[in-house]
Amino acid sequence: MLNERRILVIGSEGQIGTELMWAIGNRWPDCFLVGADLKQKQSGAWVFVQLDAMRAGELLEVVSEYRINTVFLLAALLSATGEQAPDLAWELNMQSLFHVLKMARDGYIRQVFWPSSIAVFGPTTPRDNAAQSTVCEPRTVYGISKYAGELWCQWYHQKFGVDVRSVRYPGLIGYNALPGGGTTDYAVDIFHKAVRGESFTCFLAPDARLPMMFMPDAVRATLEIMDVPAERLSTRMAYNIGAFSFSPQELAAAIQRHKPDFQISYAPDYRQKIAESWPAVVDDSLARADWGWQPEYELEDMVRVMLWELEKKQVSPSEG
Ligand code: VAH
Repeated sequence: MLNERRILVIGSEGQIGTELMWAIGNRWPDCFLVGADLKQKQSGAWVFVQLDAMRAGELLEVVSEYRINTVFLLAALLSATGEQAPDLAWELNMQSLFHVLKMARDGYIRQVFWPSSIAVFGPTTPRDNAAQSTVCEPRTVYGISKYAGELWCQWYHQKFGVDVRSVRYPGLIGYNALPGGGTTDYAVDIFHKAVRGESFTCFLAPDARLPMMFMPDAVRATLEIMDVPAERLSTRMAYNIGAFSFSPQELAAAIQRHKPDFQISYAPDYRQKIAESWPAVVDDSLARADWGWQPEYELEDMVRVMLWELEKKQVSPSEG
């Protein structure tokens, strides 16, 4: 356990970063926290630096200037955007990881969190229960980069003892920040439409069932794994973590239990093929056994809180 955490979150203004910054302050109130993103935006009471995660020199400058010992590397192009810009997706997702792993290898930082995703699985992975170790033949650049990244994390740990930790996020649903470029992002957009009383056209088919998670659970898993004693971690690939799975029609029905007039229609696009390549359920028994992972939110809880929080924002948007 690091006594004084001096933390750099790269991608602090993204869908996960936005929530993670506040959660870090709550979990480690004495830590020193720096947020970094490509886009200039100051959204909290922490040091902010504008940073291109692909530039090793810039990264090392920030790590040295603020004596950072812990890095959360969240910058990435997600599955849908990555298919539109495959070279950039590979460059960003991999170069940023190599820079951070090398800084850890060379002793500049002590601990790294790097997110993976259920996107590492592919159409040959058993759909109804993707095991921790199973066939991974991803069909997206994003998934390829995440699986390759996991293997590099494992290599840097075995070769140099780098303390890098990772989880495979399912689709994440939160109310504080809009997502960007994900195949699962319909599950966030749908709530914004529902609270505005508008109908929603879904870019996936009604039965496209995927593993999903409420953002508070994902953020808690991200922080909890960082405090686990190293000897309890049986892998340095990314851990499967799960909560619940649903299809667009199941999510719409759950929303309609609160908003009976809500209407959904379906217009599957290229993202449907991506969704079909992913499993519907993941087996997270290793994370539960190794470090006590346990989701706290079920589908109904998530729907209720999402609607409540977004309606509150509608009433007083200034609260952010
Ligand atoms: C995406 N939200 O859709 C991401 C996620 C499970 C997929 O990694 O690309």
